[in-house]
Amino acid sequence: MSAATTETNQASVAPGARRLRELFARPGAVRIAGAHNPLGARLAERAGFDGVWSSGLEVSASQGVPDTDILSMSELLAVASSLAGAVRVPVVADCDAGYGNAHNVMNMIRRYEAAGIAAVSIEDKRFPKVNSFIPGRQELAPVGEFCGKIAAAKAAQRTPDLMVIARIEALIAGWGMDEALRRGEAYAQAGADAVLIHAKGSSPEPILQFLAEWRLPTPVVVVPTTYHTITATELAEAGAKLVIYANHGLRAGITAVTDTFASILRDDRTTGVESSIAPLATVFDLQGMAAQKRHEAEFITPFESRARSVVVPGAADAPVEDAAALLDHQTSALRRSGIESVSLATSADAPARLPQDVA
Ligand code: SPV
Ligand code: MG
Repeated sequence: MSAATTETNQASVAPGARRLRELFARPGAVRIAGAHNPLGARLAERAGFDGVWSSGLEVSASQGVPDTDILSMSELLAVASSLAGAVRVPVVADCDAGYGNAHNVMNMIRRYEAAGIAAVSIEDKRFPKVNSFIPGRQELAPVGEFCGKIAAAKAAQRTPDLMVIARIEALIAGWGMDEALRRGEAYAQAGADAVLIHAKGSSPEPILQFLAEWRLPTPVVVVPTTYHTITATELAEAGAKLVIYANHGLRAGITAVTDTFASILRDDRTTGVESSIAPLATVFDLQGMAAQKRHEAEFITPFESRARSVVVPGAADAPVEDAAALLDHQTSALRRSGIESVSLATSADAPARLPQDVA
């Protein structure tokens, strides 16, 4: 999508679905940003991110509920699908723990694939999961059970495009590096297209250690939310392929809206915030208003004016310039002849007929 134009048309299969594998094949980090609605997805795309992360945390927060498997698969799918329809870059969907067992995962895969999602991520937590940064209960699923979900996901997909990311929560749950590596290898062998190693410390060290010890060709995904000082370039040099900035749009929005609302109430007017909030023109642009104007000129105005410029048989002989007067003249003549209803032909060659009651 060009930066200047936002199309309103939504493709039935999102164009980004095929792009993710191409991006993975290139050198360097693939960087994607979290979103919870099409507007956020477009902001990520316009900023230059390679793709969009349909974040469970963002979506649940935007609905005012905790990120603990409260929302259903259908609710999260509806959002992921709306993101995929709004951008050309790939959408990677956070699918929590897969919404149940391997049966649920297979159904999930077919639905997300049909929605044009490029990749799904499922994590090796027990249902219901708890967001990885919430202290307390972080229960892991048995390795075998989760491998079954990965194998089921790969068996269920109908196109070669969809990627299945297996997310390892061993470091989050405090099970240690050996367990994280053991799980990652098992998931890769079960067919995962990539593994996501998640961590919640402020140091990137555990992630760098995982990357150093990762021996398989399966690409590794990272989420540098808490260990944010490391750059994506450094992560890529250490062996990571996909870097997810999972929730920064949501958090930026919360701060900006909170400050703006406080300022308006404090000043009793909006003057103080006008220079720091987006102008309405930007809102219209992000909505796709430019495309709608083009479509209006192409599909609405010409057809409406064609319908208005009616041709009444005999009009060419009448020395009347005003179409309304001509119509009046003709219909009066028809009425005098006892005809109460007349069909007006369009000026187009195609003989569209517009029935019009002149009685
Ligand atoms: C999400 O964005 O919902 C994630 C990433 O799963 S995190 O919140 O970092 O666990
Ligand atoms: Mg999540």
